[in-house]
Formats: sequence, C-alpha cells, structure tokens
Amino acid sequence: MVDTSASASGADLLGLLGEFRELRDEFTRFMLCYQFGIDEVTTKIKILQQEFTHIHSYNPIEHVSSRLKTPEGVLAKAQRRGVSPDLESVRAEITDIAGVRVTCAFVSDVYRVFDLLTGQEDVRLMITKDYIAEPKANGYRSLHAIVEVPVFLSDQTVLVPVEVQFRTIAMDFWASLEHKIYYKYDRQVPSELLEGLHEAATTASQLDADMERLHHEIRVAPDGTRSAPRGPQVEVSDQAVAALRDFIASDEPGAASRTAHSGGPDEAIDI
Ligand code: 0O2
Repeated sequence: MVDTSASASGADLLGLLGEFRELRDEFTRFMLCYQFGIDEVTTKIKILQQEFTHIHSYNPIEHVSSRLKTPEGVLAKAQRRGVSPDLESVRAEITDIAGVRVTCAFVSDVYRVFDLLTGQEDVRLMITKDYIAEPKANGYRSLHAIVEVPVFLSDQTVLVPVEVQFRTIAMDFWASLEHKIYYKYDRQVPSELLEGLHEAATTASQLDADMERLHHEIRVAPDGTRSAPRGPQVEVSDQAVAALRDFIASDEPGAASRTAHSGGPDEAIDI
C-alpha cells in the first residue's frame, strides 16, 4: 500500500524548498543592485578625486567609504517603519540601504564635491538634508543626499537610491565618537556626556572654520597667485607632446612635404 500522506508532505516540502530558493534569489538580486549602486557612486567620486588632482592639482576628498545594510537590517527597518511587506515597497521607502560616506578636509570642499556629484546628468538628487547649515540638536553635522543612479544590468536598467553623506574630518571624528557613546550607553546617554558632546561639536565646528581660513591663506600667496601645484601622477613627456603636435599637423595642408624634411616624432625638440 502506498503512503499518500508521506508523498504529499514530501511534495509540500519540495514546493516549500523551491519557494524558499526563489525568495532567496529575489532578495539576493535586490541587495546586489544596491551594491552596484554603491560601486557606481564610489567610482564617480574616485574619478572626481583623480581628475581634480590632475587638472586642478588639488585633492578635495580625503577618504571615501561605503556600507551596504545587511538584509536583516533592511527588513528590521522596514518593519519599524510599517512598510508594506513586499520588496517593491521596501525599494520605494527605505532609501539608505546603500550608503557612501565622503570625507573632505574643508567645509567648502564638502559643498564642492556635493555639487560636482549631484550635477552629473545621470545622477538624480532626490533628497538633501543639510545638517551643516542646520546641525541636529545633539550637534551632529554632515550634508546628506539621497541620489538615484542608473545601474545597467544585462536585461534592464535599475534606478538605485544611494545615501551619500558628505562631511569634514572633524565632523567625522565627532560622529564616530558620538555613535560609539550612543551604543555604549544603549541610547540612554547621561546628560553630562551629552553636554560634553555638544561642546565638542561646537569645538569641531570652530576647528573647521579655522582650518578653512588657514587653507585659504596658504593656497593664495600674498600676490594673489595660487601656491605651486603638486606634480601630476600621469606624466606626458616632451616627446609625447611633440608627437601629438606632429600628429595634429599631419592633417594640415602641405603636411606631407613638411614631414619629408622632418626627423619624425622622436627628433629632439627644444621647448
Ligand atoms: P548607519 O549605520 O550609519 O547607516 P533614517 O535614515 O531613516 O534612520 P533619518 O533621520 O531619516 O533616519 O535620516 P538622517 O537624519 O539622514 O540620518 C541617516 C544617517 O545619518 C544615520 O544612519 C547615521 O549614519 C547618520 N546620522 C544621523 N544623525 C546622526 C547623529 O546624531 N549621530 C551620528 N553619529 N550619526 C547620525 P543610521 O541608519 O542611523 O546608521
């Protein structure tokens, strides 16, 4: 005799396993898009950093870091927020799954990098929170932006929100300490410590203002000229420039007869 109940429960189990696998694949794809969003934004920031160093001989970015919320963290936040229990709603309402932090030396650089990133044509600025202009009650300062960037997959383009926090070194120092204290005291921080943190935030803000002023003074010489630029990482040799000049000239009328008399691109030229 065949045990139908056993085979039925076996089929149920297989169905359940299949469903579980599908859900895992869907959640993995969902999370992966946020990692790609982080990669896109991080690449953009690094390109700005390198281009700035080459063209303007100045690096406005000290440090770039990123974090992807854990899948458990995403669900916990969605539940706390009362988001409808489906991934589409989570996608629409939880905008800090992907996070990038850009640390600059000076406040002016914070705004400059923010403008350069959010001004790019494939970056859509969704939300800005300027906690530098208006610090939080505890003293927290940073410039937050939720930006949406396109991620090109093999079969579709997905628009991924990424939270980008722009801050100075002093703001970052303060925020890391405040974060540690907050967790050490399990969010019940003694009031004298809160006061101390607030004072430290004011000191950090003053430090930012002083550093900005000094930075401006050393960048601009007494005669109004900018200080000597740092050497670029990519060197274009005199020979390469001469070769480029010959290359461009080769397209001009009469170039053939000129090159017949020239010693070629490797010929030594005094510049
Ligand atoms: P984590 O692990 O750093 O990501 P929400 O993002 O919805 O929770 P809100 O208020 O809508 O909260 O967003 P907001 O104000 O833009 O803050 C988001 C993030 O900014 C936080 O993320 C922190 O990283 C940072 N932040 C905001 N306020 C403070 C603060 O007072 N102290 C410190 N140290 N960091 C702050 P998470 O999700 O809290 O943490």
